Amino acid sequence: MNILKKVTVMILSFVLVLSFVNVPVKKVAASPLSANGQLKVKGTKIVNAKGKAFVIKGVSTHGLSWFPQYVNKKAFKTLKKKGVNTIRLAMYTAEYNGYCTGDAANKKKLKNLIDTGVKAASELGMYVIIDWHILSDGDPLTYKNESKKFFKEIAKKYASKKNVLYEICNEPNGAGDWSKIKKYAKAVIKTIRSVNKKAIIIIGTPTWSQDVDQVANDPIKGDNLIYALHFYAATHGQYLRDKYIAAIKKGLPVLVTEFGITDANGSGNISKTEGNKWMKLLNKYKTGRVCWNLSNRAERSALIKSSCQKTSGWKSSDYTTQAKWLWKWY
Ligand code: IDC
Repeated sequence: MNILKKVTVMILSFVLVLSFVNVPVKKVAASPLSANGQLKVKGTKIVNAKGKAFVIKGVSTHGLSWFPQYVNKKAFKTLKKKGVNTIRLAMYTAEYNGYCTGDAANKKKLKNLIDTGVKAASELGMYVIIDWHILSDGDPLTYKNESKKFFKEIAKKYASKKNVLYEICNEPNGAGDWSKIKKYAKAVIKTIRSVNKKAIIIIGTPTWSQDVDQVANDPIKGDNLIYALHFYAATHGQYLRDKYIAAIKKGLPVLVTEFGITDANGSGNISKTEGNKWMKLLNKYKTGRVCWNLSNRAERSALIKSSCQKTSGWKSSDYTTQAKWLWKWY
């Protein structure tokens, strides 16, 4: 090697060493979103951008009109520290200043709350589910046109976001049998897909989102569609787990967008034993789950004690029995 080459190599090595020394090592902790990116549906479960199973560990708000104060970044951050990676924004359509029963000002208020929630979740790198919370309006077709209008606007607004999922009918019941739900779902899916090609769409199932086994015989064609299963462990035991297993065995993608360890009415008894059985089973199939509900309502499914007025930064003594059980699993 001639001298010129030697000197060049030395200088280059020196520069290389310097650049390593000088690069400030910034430690940015990975968020659920930065680590997983755009979620997809593959087989019976949700996977991340690299195709690896991603298990949603979520918390659902109570109705946005009932408890708007919990839709704030500090609250979501407090939950994130507990292992929560997803927030579900439950927007009732009929009950209590529902989106379809309230006036135009109420609609605006609810959409602003959704925006606050989506922004907060995005800044924290969390996923967020926008839930069209039908309940007393058992048949999703009741407000089909309002739903299409809402989702067209919302799915377009958030089309560039990788962390937003759309749940198009919380719990069909009464007249909401699968043929009607399917008709509704196809129409709303088409609307969402006209403005948003990738986002995961969650579809409610008959009998308060329990009959996933029935749906498994006749699912809707299309990508990134997943079906809701809801359980309240003190009421729904092995018979519902059997329906879930049957659906999974038939290849249906399932996501638990609502659950609790209380009775189905959201209060009454608590069953940790049944809750534990459910969690073990969901883990086996890598099925995501979202717990009901983020509020301090005097009911046992609330995660915050009714005596606690804080809307974020909760301490262990601020949490209810269900919440304390939940954090162990998350
Ligand atoms: C319950 C709330 C309760 C409220 C009621 C309104 O916990 O405070 O008064 O709704 O009807 C569901 C529903 C969810 C219910 C929950 C508990 O999706 O809206 O919330 N539940 O009853 N399905 C099964 C249970």
